[in-house]
Amino acid sequence: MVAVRLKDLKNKSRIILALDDPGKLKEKKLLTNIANEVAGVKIGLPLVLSRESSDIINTLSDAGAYILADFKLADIPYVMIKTIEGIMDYVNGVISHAFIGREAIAQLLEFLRKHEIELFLVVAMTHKGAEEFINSLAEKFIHIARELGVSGVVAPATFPEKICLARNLLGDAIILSPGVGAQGAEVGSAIKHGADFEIIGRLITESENPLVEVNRINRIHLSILSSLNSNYRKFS
Ligand code: BMP
Repeated sequence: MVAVRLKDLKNKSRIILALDDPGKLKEKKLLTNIANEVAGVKIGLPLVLSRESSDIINTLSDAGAYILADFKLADIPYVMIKTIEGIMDYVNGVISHAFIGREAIAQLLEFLRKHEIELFLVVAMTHKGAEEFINSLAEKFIHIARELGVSGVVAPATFPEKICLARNLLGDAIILSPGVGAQGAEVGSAIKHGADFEIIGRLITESENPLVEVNRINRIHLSILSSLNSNYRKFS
């Protein structure tokens, strides 16, 4: 498989489609059309354990989609690597938790680099309970991400201050941000706070016309990006 980096897909779209329950997107042509309009597709356990999983993954691979495997890995390196070995023929990127610590992440990263697969670390989460434990350690996780030079991090649109923190500490590493749409944050809000991509699931998969919805979101992102660029030019 040719190595693809998510950062090289920023001109295509700023949407990472979360395909937890594909709904209408089980239809091959629709899924192919949508794969052509988003930067990447995130798949996780709900999809991989479903009956349609292999058809959907084949469609995505045939469409040349960037496939991000989100099993939120959080285990000993041996088990994380075994898990990836089962899917590495078709994935371009992998998400793991950061709380497993530097040493385990470094071992996972070494394996992924050999296979030209990108690694993204969860540094904070979107749901309310995230404030109880994980989000209070976000800064430490971001430092680990920077130190190890992973491709990027996952930071929540529902707690945008975590996106700002990650952007300030990470320079130009990629920030992926879930929480837009079904979880309450507005489309484009994460990008305004410094994220590169918005991870969006149900807003698209449960919409009346998912392709129209993807195009609508792409247009919102474009208009935000062009106003951010013109503001930037004003001050530079
Ligand atoms: P939705 O847009 O339907 O809420 O989906 C959000 C997606 O982002 C889900 O696939 C979920 O696993 C992921 N996600 C999240 O919602 N919060 C996080 O903190 C981290 C995630 O990866």
